[in-house]
Amino acid sequence: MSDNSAASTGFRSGYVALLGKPNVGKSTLMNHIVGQKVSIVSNKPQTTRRRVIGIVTTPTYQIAFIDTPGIHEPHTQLGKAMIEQARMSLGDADVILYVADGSHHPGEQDKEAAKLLKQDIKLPKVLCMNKMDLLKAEDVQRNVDAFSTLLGVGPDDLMLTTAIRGHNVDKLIELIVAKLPVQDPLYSEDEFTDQSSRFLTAELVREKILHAAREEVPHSVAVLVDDWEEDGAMTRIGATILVEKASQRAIIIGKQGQFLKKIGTEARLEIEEMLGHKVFLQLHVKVSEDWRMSPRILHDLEYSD
Ligand SMILES: Nc1nc2c(ncn2[C@@H]2O[C@H](COP(=O)(O)OP(=O)(O)O)[C@@H](O)[C@H]2O)c(=O)[nH]1
Ligand SMILES: [Mg+2]
Repeated sequence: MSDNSAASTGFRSGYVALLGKPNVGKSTLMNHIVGQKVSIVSNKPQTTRRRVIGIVTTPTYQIAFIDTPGIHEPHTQLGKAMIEQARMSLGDADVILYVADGSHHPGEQDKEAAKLLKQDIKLPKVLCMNKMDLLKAEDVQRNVDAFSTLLGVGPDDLMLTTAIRGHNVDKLIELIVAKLPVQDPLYSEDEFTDQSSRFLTAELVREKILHAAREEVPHSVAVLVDDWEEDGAMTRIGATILVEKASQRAIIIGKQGQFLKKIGTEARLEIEEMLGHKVFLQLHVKVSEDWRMSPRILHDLEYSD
């Protein structure tokens, strides 16, 4: 009789918490490894608002990444919920993957995050110094030294990567897998996320807004899917885009509805790809002055429990 248990095959699996300040490439890295867009990406702050699990399974290992909102000062109820999500992910993790913008010297936020990590020093840590494509050759040693000292990570536990191109990501995975416990997989092999299609749909709409909108809009936007109907070979989806001011509503709708139309088309194409069939997407824009302060709306948006 053959024994397929992890104990005999050496199969490794576990949770890896992605930590680091916003905008360093945590979600980009996870999507690349998982091979699906489970977490949206943009250069705007607060792109990732709640924890998202992204799972990759191979014949020898399974990694369940816990992508977190970056660690930052909370100013709103939403901000508080975001920090809470990052902290909670530490409790579940087997390994911490700290992602830094390796092209810069550590900043204040990296120092704060390092303090947080020192409290959880028992977990094995891997340091990913991302955005290597922007790193000048003469800064490599200086930045590597600064981050490894700050986080207490030795030279064998760090990797320089370019997540947007997948450079060195395979080597990074090797470092991570070596630190995972030998145990059976936690998820079935066809699972790649814990997020519902509804939530991923809302997120894809929000991503298109983040990409297209000017700086003053992103923090103020949330997307709520309020209608979802399977209709033969197509899904009819209705979603509401919440903004905080009438002026933002005007921006999102655009001249003769052109902006909203563009967002709708871009999002629909990706939602169709995700669901594997045709989608009819209807978007509405609504002003809700302080949705970021409202526990009820945050709950409806699935940003908090
Ligand atoms: N130049 C460069 N940009 C990157 C790299 N990885 C991610 N980015 C960009 O950095 C921005 C933030 O990425 P994101 O994954 O949302 O960061 P997160 O906030 O840490 O999750 C996006 O515009 C990405 O395209 C990289 O390796 N090099
Ligand atoms: Mg992110």
